[in-house]
Amino acid sequence: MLSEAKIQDLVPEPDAAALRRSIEYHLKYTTGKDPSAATLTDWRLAVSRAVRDLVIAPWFETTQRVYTEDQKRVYYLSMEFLIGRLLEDAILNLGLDDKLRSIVGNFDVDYAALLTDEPDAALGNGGLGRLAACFMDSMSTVGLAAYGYGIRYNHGLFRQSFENGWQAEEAEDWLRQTHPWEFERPEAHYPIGFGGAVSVDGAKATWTPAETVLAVGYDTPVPGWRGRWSNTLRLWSAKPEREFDLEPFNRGDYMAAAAPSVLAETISRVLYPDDTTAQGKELRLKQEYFFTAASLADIVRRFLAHHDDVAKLPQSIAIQLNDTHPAIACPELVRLLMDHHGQPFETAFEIARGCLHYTNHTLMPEALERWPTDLMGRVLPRHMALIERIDDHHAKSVKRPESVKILDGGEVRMGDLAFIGARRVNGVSALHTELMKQTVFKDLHELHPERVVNQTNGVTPRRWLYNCNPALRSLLNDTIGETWVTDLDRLEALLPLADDTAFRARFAAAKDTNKRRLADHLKHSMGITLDPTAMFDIQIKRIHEYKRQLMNILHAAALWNAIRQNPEKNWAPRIKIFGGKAAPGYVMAKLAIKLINDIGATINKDPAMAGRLQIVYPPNYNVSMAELLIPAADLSEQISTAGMEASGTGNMKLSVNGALTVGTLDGANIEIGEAVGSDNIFIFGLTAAEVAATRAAGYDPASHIAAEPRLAEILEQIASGAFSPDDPGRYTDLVTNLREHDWFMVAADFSSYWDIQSKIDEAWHDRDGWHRSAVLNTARMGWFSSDRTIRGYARDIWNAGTAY
Ligand code: TH1
Repeated sequence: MLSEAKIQDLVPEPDAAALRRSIEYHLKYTTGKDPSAATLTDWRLAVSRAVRDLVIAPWFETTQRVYTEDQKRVYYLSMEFLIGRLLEDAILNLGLDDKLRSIVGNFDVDYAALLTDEPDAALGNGGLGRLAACFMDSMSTVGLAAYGYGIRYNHGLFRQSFENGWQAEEAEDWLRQTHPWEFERPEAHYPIGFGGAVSVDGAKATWTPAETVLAVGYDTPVPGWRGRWSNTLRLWSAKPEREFDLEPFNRGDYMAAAAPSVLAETISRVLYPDDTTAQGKELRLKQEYFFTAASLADIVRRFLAHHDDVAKLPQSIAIQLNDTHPAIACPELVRLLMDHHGQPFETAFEIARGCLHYTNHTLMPEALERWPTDLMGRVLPRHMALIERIDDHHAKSVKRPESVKILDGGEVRMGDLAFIGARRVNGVSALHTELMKQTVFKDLHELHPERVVNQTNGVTPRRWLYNCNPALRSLLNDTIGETWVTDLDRLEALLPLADDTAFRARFAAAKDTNKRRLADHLKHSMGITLDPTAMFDIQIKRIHEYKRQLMNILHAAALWNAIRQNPEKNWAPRIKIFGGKAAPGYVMAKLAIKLINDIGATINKDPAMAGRLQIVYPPNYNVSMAELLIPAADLSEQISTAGMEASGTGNMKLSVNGALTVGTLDGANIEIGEAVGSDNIFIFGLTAAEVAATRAAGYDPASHIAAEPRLAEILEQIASGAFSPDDPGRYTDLVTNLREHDWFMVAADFSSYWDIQSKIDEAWHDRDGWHRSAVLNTARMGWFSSDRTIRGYARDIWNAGTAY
């Protein structure tokens, strides 16, 4: 076993001269540029290469160590990895910030500009994809032998702009430039089949696919803190088996000649931009099977390279399915074990189930994947037959076979398949896991009571505190040392300092620095002016009805009315900042964006609002923008309809950076409230149980609106076109829907939201008390580190060890 000391030796601590030479070398020999001709991007690529070189030794060392010790390997399968920029993250992990700042400066290159020149790798939609990225960081930092597997999309999440206040989408193009972090692995390629037919000869089935594409792996090393351990993120790209058909080319039919390549490459071309809604599109199913099959082939190959008995797979590996997107893993692994390794069905199924674990991230019916059996049968005929067999086998083995069925009404229910094929199933917050047991998986949970466990989400403190908040980072390091970076519970050492006036002032100064940094950025990017002494009230997340950005903007409109009626009142100056994208096909969400921009424009041009209320909605919210917004927030809006946000992770990032939360008792907000204490969080609204009971009793939004004149007034204004004089009828349907249906219970929660916002205004006037609460938020949020989450998975689900 490699000793700790030896691993540490491998973490290179290059002197500045060597680092400088390495950058010069890469500029010249990798990028092919002379310093006098180099662009900012050339310099960035050279610096990235020089930094990447430094993680190679620990990467090899980790791989070697895992191999020689035959450590259990964890495989995290996810359709999405929302990793964002990598250069600054790597620099800070390796502790090279000061050195590089000065070296790059000496080349007469702007260091900050060089870092932000990197495009965001936006290979995910929102929380689910970002969670996968945080987990990769934590698995390396705690020293767990892990691989992430996903898709190397050519186009990540679309770029958002506003045209006249409406969302417009444009293709994202992160691979137009060289991606300097990855290594192509042409030797790690697997043929992936689709369609065709299955022939059965006795017990033996043979699947002959109609089309085949190649999955080619691209590896990115993922260094943990101080580079002491480094895992691999392997993303699959689809390539044709043959690039090109010579016969049509010779005939002069150039389009037909290139056809195989076009067809294959479609599979990894673009990320589906739908967060928490299942589309049921054939290409999506192909994407899911493509990356799952390639990953399993790779996993089994690696296992067989030094084991010979597939029955021992569950001792050596653990596979985590990030939602149902890779749920085809169960029949695929059964297929490999039966058709390629000669195992009988029951054995194959038990081996597969011993390896597989499934995380559920949402209970919303529109998010639960179901595939029509005819589509599944056409695209994956062998799998369709195996799914039927798994369903049958499960039904026979349980007491109430009629109550649970993977196949239902001509559809394959992927949640049930994932549950039945998994050794453990987990929810992502305490409430969500309880609701899982009571609702979608009620029957299955009763049949398999040991299967469901909870692992509340977490966020990596490296990116989401240390890296994004240099002002608070230095205050923390000065005050309590640096151990919190890998042991976030150490933040508790701040507790006594919440009552220390001098410390509170320094904490407030750090917040002020971050607010000014954001204000500067928005000045440059949008040409708007923000008063950094106002309250920064921030809601950043995907635009979705259940997240209720609508309630937030209705509150803004109600405030506008109230301030105009009573301008002399001591209003807390507020800047409401929104950030987020709507799925391109989600009409209501896109209308909400337009409404935010319409109401925002009205408020922002009213001179009576100057210094009192402002609405800001910067376009194209992404990971990099989150890194600017989160440290600058005073107030964090977490206002989903209770029972609908499975966990939330932005809520954790904002609170640990010292924002106070206004939130419902939903998802992880509940656990955040327990951690920070009820005096340091603003909770309002119906509980999940009350929402369910209200719906069951027949909810009537009209009575709530009648009882709340503020809400009635703004709904009338919106309906009459006060915010849309160019098109007075624009919001007729939206308002009718709120008055008559209001599935997300905006009307039911509005009064309680208004009241808590008034309390927040009061709390803001006692600025010292506010900062005390902010310090207590940071001090008590240590539990929400994804290091804690990963240790929980390793202990309760994977049965795998960690080196640190
Ligand atoms: C999100 C959940 O909405 C959020 O509450 C949670 O914090 C996060 O996952 C991480 O656990 C989800 N994102 C998606 C995306 C798709 C499908 C389902 C979900 S649930 C595409």
